[in-house]
Amino acid sequence: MTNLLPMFSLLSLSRFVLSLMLLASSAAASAAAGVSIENAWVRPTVAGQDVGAAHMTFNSKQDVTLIRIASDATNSVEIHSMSMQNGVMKMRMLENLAIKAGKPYKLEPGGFHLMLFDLKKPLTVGQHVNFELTFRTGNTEFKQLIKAPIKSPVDTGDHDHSHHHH
Ligand SMILES: [Cu+2]
Repeated sequence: MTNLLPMFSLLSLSRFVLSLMLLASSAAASAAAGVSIENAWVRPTVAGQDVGAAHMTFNSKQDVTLIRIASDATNSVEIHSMSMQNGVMKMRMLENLAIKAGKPYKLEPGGFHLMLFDLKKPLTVGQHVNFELTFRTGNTEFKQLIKAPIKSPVDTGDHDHSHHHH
């Protein structure tokens, strides 16, 4: 029985090494598991308007959840969905956005968008808005930075002018 103790500590040591290796491999996996963010653009504001909307398309090789958004244009960004209800366009705030692996997720006019409240300054065509998006996959969180140009909806072929504000 006296031999059991060193045996046990040897086991727990190898377990410790194993968990270190797992840790290292999961860190490598998350670094490679970035979400591709395309077609990001922000709608310009008109005089007196202090809310804005940003659109973009997410594409991920694995299931991820968008859990947090920060921006240099405002301290208040929400994920919104839009849908027609009894002929009225309704917007709903989502706590997070689940993105399925291999399925492009479009935040486009008439659908999902990032809503910017209490803008620090007007959004002018030709300028940019920076976003820091935080995604979660399993227990890992990672951040991605994007720079979205401010352009008028006409430039993007968007003919939907029915973006209703709260
Ligand atoms: Cu909205």
